[in-house]
Amino acid sequence: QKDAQYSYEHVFSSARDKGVNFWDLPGYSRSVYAEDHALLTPESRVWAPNTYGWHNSMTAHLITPAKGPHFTMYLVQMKQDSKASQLDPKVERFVFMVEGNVQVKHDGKAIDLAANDYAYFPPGSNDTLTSAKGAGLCVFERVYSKKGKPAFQHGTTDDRPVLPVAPEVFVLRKLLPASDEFDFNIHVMDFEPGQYLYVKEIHYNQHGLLLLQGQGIYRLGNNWYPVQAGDAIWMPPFVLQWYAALGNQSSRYLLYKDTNLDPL
Ligand code: UGY
Ligand code: MN
Repeated sequence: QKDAQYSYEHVFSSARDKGVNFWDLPGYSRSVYAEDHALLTPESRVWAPNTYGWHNSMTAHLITPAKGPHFTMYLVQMKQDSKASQLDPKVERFVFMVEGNVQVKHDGKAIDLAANDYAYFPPGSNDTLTSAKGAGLCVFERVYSKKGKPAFQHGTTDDRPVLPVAPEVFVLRKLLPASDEFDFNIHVMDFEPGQYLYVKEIHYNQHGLLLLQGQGIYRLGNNWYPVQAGDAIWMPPFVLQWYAALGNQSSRYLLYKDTNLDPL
């Protein structure tokens, strides 16, 4: 599958313009924040200006340690001439490009990122991230929990190898190396309409998910949620999770998963 097949137009500008949701109905939201999972839909996002670490940008935090997770997941709308500030030296940051353009300066080298590209900044990174014309990003951060020295990474989703998943049928790419110094990975998972997870998963790992394209049903515990592009999900350890892709477009989601850690 090629990235060109995917368009993420519903992530930041919702389906509102197409008249296919209940966005404007007073008091109505599909969002749910339960003890053991959350569904976060676009009408519940609260945008804050210039939050910690971002200049001339708006951020909407979807998942933070306030509810138990060990990571943050948030959306950033970078405006013209915006930038990310220096990372706390204990924190690692992963940036996935949903739309627009940014420039990363790594070791004096300029790297341009556009939709489907990503960058990983290890703890202690001095690299900069700026946007001249604006961009929409999905960001994951956590306090680095290992003793290793993970290196800066960047690339484009489509260039990552497709990994074996049988008996599953989705297309899986991992955006970070599977090596031991990384304490999380970001998976990109593609499903054709009608495809679904074979394993009704229960595991110790934590997830933050952003549905980039498509529609389907997400099962979380004993709840079955209709979901569409732009929706985000928090899955803490051991919540039962299952997805079926529906509709007439393939589904693609971005998934944070902690990895390479002794669960004990
Ligand atoms: O790798 C995973 O845990 C992934 N298959 N989970 C998910 O899609 N909810
Ligand atoms: Mn899982």
